[in-house]
Amino acid sequence: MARLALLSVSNKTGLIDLARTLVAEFEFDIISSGGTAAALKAAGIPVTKVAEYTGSPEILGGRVKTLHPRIHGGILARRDVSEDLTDLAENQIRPIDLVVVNLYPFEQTIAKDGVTLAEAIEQIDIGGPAMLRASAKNHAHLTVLCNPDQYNTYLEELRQNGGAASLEFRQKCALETFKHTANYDSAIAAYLSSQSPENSSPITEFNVSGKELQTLRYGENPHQAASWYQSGITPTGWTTSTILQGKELSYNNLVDLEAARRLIVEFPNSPAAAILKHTNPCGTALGTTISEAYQKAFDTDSVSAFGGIVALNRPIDAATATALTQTFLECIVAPGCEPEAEEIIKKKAKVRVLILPDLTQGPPQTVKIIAGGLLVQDSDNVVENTSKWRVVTEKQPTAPELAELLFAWKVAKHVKSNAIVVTRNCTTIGVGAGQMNRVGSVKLALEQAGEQAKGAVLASDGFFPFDDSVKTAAAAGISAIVQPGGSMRDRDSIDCANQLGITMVFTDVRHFLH
Ligand code: 93A
Repeated sequence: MARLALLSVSNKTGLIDLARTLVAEFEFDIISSGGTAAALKAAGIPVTKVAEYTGSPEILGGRVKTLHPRIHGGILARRDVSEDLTDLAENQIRPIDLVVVNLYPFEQTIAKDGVTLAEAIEQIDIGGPAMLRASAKNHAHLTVLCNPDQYNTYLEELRQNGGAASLEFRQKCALETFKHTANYDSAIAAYLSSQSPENSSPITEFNVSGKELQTLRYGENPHQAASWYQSGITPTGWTTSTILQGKELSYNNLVDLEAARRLIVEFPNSPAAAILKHTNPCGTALGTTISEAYQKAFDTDSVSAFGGIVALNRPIDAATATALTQTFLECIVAPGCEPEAEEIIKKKAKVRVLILPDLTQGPPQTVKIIAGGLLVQDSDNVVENTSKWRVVTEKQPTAPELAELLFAWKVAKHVKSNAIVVTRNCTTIGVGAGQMNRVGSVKLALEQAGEQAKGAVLASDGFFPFDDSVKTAAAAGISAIVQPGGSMRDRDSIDCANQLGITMVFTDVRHFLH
């Protein structure tokens, strides 16, 4: 007897060609649910409706179409267990050799504007996943396809193997299927959770929809395997970026790009550029134009900028493009790129250029994984507000000094702790990052700033436990300091600043970044 294929697909792409080949080349009989059967009939392909085969009509407006023992018995029967075969015979059930299902488009439905909960719920496929899971479970005896992309590979497999799919092929399809149904259910869970705020835990955002966007060449190091997954149901953030050119993105590129994005969005009101290395900014600057901002950010530490990641908060213009091509860079991200600039950057074909129109779209939470657990916290999204700062010294900051302090403070927020940032003219001139003692970071930043430290300002992401940092800063000529305050020895630092004629401001907010 001919083999039996069950076709029940929402997305009818490739259906007709598949069915025609199954019938003409491999002599399958086909059974199908209502819509699929209608499409096949219209194309002149012989098909029996599931309802005719089972003797049970589709009911409840299609909610029950294929949920029937003649279907699930035909899928789940073990062809090497005699009791199973007896059951099939006694119930006039034909074993099914191929199941092709693709599910109701739940994700596409909820992505539409104004979709109601009732509409979304109606798009939760029940019969489809039941058939897929049953077929995948019984892959020792049949093949399951859940995606039109698999149709041609399947037909090729039959051709290569004398008309039957190999066990290896069926195993692969089963794995694909379980991944697919798992993603489908996690999208439903995430959506329902997003509908009732009181139920939603912070982890919701990280219900990785499981969609692998890209297998990365490797992770932080070549011996670490890595992948890029989409978080949440709908594509947001980097998933929506356009890659204009360049080599394949690496794990480290993406980590640095995200750090650069977070930093650059601190400055919505003026053109800003940041150059990062290993998630720390080696140059950040504001300018009247984006090319001026980039040049300032580059010039402040052109040595470290080599191989850097550049983020710009304005579209790349020709002047900036020309400057960008003067050095070796790993990646550039900007909200746009003018056509002329695109032509200029093309000359550096390897540099990765990403266009992210909305740089501000960041995750509400961050996650770290530890043995046996996940640590989830809100992102550090504090909007800096100088009106809440407290001047703790006799000397008051001037208006330009306050603006400079705010710039330094915003950069410090994005430098690994212990973070010290020295700036002048809204340009970083010294950055001390990731040191185990704060005064160590102060020394590094000031050494880098050199003579320029005279009259510059200094920001610290955490409080000063002793007055040594203030002394060191004053000795280098720093005029004003911004820091959170809150140390038991704040008084020592304040007294020291007063003695040495430095202005000091407390933010009462700290910005550790580990
Ligand atoms: O509403 S359902 O969950 N109930 C079912 O019994 C059922 N069987 C198949 N949805 C069901 N399906 C789905 O219908 C399939 O997963 C596929 O997405 C779609 C195909 O329907 P039609 O052939 O009528 O276009």
